[in-house]
This record gives sequence, structure tokens and C-alpha cells, in this order.
Amino acid sequence: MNGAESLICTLVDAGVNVCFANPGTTEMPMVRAIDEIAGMRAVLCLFEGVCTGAADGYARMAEKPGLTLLHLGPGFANGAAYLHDARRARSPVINLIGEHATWHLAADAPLTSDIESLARPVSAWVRRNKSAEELSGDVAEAIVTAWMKPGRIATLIIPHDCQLDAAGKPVTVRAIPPPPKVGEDAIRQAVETLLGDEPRVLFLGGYGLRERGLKAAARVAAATGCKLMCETFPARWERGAGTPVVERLPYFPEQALAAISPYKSVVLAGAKPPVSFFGYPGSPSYFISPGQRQMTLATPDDDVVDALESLADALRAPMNIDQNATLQDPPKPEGKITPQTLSAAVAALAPENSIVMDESNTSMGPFLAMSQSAARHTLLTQPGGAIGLGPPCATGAAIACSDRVVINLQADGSAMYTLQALWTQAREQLNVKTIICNNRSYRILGVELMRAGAKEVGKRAQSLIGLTQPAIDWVSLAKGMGVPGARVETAEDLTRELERALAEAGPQLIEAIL
Ligand SMILES: Cc1ncc(C[n+]2csc(CCOP(=O)(O)OP(=O)(O)O)c2C)c(N)n1
Repeated sequence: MNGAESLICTLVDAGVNVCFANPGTTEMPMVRAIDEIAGMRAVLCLFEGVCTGAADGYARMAEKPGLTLLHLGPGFANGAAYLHDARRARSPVINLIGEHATWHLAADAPLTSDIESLARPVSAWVRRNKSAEELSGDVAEAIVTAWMKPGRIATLIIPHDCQLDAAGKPVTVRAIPPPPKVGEDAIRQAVETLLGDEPRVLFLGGYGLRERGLKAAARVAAATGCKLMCETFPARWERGAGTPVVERLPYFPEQALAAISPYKSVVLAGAKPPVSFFGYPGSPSYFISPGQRQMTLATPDDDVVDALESLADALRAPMNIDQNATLQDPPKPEGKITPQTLSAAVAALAPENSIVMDESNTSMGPFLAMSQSAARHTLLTQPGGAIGLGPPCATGAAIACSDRVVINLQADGSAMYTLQALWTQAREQLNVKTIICNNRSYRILGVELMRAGAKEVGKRAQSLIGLTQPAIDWVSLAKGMGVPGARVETAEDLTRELERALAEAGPQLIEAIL
């Protein structure tokens, strides 16, 4: 066995068996190993940002590491933005980066670069492999590091000669250690805080918004009368009829402060203290003010599910809370395509058990409220702010859950960063339905310009915000990538096309003109 083979065997044996790849010459031994060893699904992505964003979406849904195979420093750098998003989502991701042969580095060949310096800001763990014998041990450590809940990014740099040299046996990965449990003190304090008379809120994040965490949170809310609120951009949130009503903290600071300031006490469960996305003059960084009581039940790195269940037990809360039990779909919309009608169409038609990847930015504000009691679904959002995550993340989620439909609510400007994901969706025949919210602009930037005090948008500023001249033709782009598409300009047409797209297998794109 050579180093590359021992590496791939170790990954496959550990259950890490999907690789989002864009390889080059320095990765050829790993490509050969993937070819020769059964059990690794290789998914070609035509831009490294698609590899890394897909690994994130896959990891969120599969609850195991997403794996990427990237080419030297430049290949990795192309994928870094969505590793940034994956880091914010706390997704388990393992990056394998091929490097020049150890003896060739001194020659400073064209693709030579300082890969560690590129990798460190987005990785919790970076290692340069030293020899073929150590390769399976190195990747085993990467697997454990990435996989420990909630998840982190592990990057392994592998010289070409180390991939080729003779290696030992693959390593059996030891059991993944569970995240730390919170102490009894934290549970006791949370009981005291939440049983108070003044308005109080349980602020959820991370695994607190997945099935078990929400069940326990609903028990806590029933026993204490506290409000449930969550972070603005959750990595994964189980929603719809049968899940408890959780209010999402709004994005803009004035609205976020208005939402959270009425609560005298805030108990954090799997979330950091919420902060403003940007620093606006005169507006605070932190949304919880010094006058409010803030207490951490569980940090995002703690075992938040266990903490919530222990809290519910300590409160002697009943086991099953029948919350938000009645399915309520909004009526199918009519008229113009607006954020309201777009949201209503998706909330009404998204089938039971669908996965909704939301990077609609300014186009679907009402969706969360409208889908609160719609058919059960999983919502994925973009926690890191590096736009363009939507199409790759939807791609990875569809690979993780081949029995579920993925609906990608996708702003047009963001989609242009990673439209190559459509090609992977077509090649792999993934069940992703993309709705391009085409407002032909970077609309949020226009909003921010006004918020910054501009009286009007001048010609040069408009040229940096408008996506016209030429207008982007999404149906043609999709067709070129092998994805059937349709353009719609009314809510009735949108509803009809979405029904049709959902009834057909494979990827589909609907370009909705706002
Ligand atoms: C990687 C990256 N580049 C640039 C930005 C800055 N940025 C934030 S929002 C935005 C435009 C978003 O436009 P679109 O996706 O069309 O959504 P809309 O605002 O129109 O709803 C840009 C360029 C960013 N957040 N991330």
C-alpha cells in the first residue's frame, strides 16, 4: 500500500466516504487511490468554492465530516470563503491538499506557496504530513478533530512523494469523543433564571436547533413560560408544524435590539452572545445590554442537547409537548412576484421533509414567519456572511440526503459566485430545486447606502449595485450547465413551475423576476 492508499482506506473505514474534489497533478496518487479502493464517492466540482461549500452542506445534513480534495495553495485559496462559512457553521470538514514533492519545494516551482498561512485562518487544525508511514495516522487525527461535535475544520497538506511512498496499514479511527457536558451549577443557575417573574428568553443556537435540542427546549418553555429565540443565521434548524415556535433574532441592529431588549434575563444555549453583523456608528456591538442578565447554559462547543435535556428534567417538565401541532400552509399566492408572494409560494408548496437552503438575502423576508407551521422541513442558512454559499451548500445537502428534496432560495448576485454548482447538480442528478430571486441587483448594498445616510444613489454607486447592462439570463446559464430552467414573472406562474419542478426528478431552476 502506498501513502495515498492508506489515507483513503482510513477515511473510508471511518465512514468518511464522499469527496468533493477538484484535483491536479499533485493529487494524482490520491485520485488513483480513490479509483482503486472501493467505497469513496468522488464528486467533481468545477470551482473549489463549490467543493468547500458542498462539504459544509453535506456535513450539516449527514452529521459527519465533508471531505474536500484541493490543489496546492491556489486551489485551497479558491475554496477559502466557504470554509470561512463552514467554520462559522461549526461544520466538520476535512481538507486534503496535495503539495509538491518534498524534494521539489526548494525549486520554487510556479504553484509553490505558503499553504499553512492560507489554511490557518479557516482551520482549527493544520498539519503538513512528513512521511507515507505517518499519513494514515495524520488523517485519523484530522477525522477525530473535525468530527467532534459540533464540528471543526481540519486541513492536511500532503506532499506528492509521501502519497507515493510505501506506507503501513490504514489506521482504525478511535471513537469520536463526545463534547463536554455542562456542570450542575449551570443547570441550577438556568433553572433559577428561567423560573423568575420577569420576562426571560432561552436563546438557542447550534445543536439546540436540531430535533432533540428543540424537543427539550419546548419542554423548558412549557415548564417556565420563557420565550424561545434563536441566532440570526443558524447552521441547521428543524422547523414547521410539530416543532416549537422559535423567534429568529432579526438582522438589522435596531430590530434585533427591539426584539431582545424586553427580556430581563437571557439564557444562552448553544449560542454565543448575539452581536451586530457590522459595527454601525452609535449602535452597540453586543445586543444584550449590561442592564440585562446574561447566563450561559451551554456554549456552542458544549453538549447543548444534554444541557437542555438536563434542564428540562431538573424543571420536571412533561416529556412531550404538543406545540405548533396544526399544519397551516399559506394560500397559494397571486399577482406580482414580491418577497411576500415568493415566500408564500415556497411555504405552501415545500413538501414534508424538504431541506430549504436559504440564501435569498433581501428577497424572502416573510418566509420564516410564513413557514412556521408549514410542512416539517430543515432550514439551512449562511452563518459566515461569505455570499455564494447557497448553491454548493444545497448540492452537498442533496448528496447527504438523497431521499429528500432540497429547495435553494437563492439571491441572484450571490448565486453568480458559485453557479458552477449547477453543473455538479446535473452531473450527479441531484434533487435540488433552485429558485433564483432575480432582483437584478445587489439590493442589500443599496439599502446599506441609504442607511449610511446617502440621499440618493449616484451613477457610479449604482454601477456597483445594479446587475443590469447586461441583465443576467439565468435560464440560459442553467441550460448551459445541464439544468432545465424556466423564467416566471407572476406568482401564479411561479406556483405552477414550482409544482412542476417538485414533481420531476433531478435538478431544476426557476428564475423569478422581482
Ligand atoms: C464573499 C463576499 N463578497 C462580497 C460580499 C459583500 N456583499 C454582501 S451582500 C452583497 C450583494 C448581495 O446581492 P444578492 O445576493 O443579489 O442579494 P440581494 O441583496 O439583492 O437580496 C455583497 C456583494 C460578501 N458578503 N461576501
